[in-house]
Amino acid sequence: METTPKPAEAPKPKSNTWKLIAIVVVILIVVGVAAYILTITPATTANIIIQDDNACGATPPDTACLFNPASFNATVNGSAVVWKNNGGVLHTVTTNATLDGSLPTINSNVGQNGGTYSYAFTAAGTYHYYCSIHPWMKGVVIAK
Ligand SMILES: [Cu+2]
Repeated sequence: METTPKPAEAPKPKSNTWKLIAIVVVILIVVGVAAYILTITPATTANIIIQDDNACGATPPDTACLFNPASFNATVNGSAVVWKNNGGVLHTVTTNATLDGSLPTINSNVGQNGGTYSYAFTAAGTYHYYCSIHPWMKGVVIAK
C-alpha cells in the first residue's frame, strides 16, 4: 500500500495576540484583586466573642451559647471593649443591676453573624453582664 507523504505543514505565523491577551487578563486580575483588598473594611478587633449553635434552647440551658472569654480585664478610660457576635442568633450585653449597683447600665443588642457592640469603661469596677435573651449566658468585665 502506497502512502502519500504528508505535505509539510506550513510554519504558523508568529502571533503575539494570545500572549498579549494573557498579559491583559493577568493585569486585570491583579488590579481587581488589589481594588478588592483596598475596599475591604478592616475587621473589628473583638475582645469578647459571643458564640452560639444557631439555636440556644432554654430548656435545658444551651451551654454552647456563651461569652468567650467569660472574664475580661479592661482599662478604665482605655480602649473600648468590643463584643462580637459570631453566632447565628441575636444576643444582648446587659449589665446586672443587682450586682453592679450604681455602675452604668449597659443593655445593647448585638446582632448575629458578626454584629458588634463596644463600650468604653470610664469607672473602675466589676461589671457583671448577661444576655437578656439567654440569661444563663454570663460574663464579667473587670475595669481597672
Ligand atoms: Cu443570647
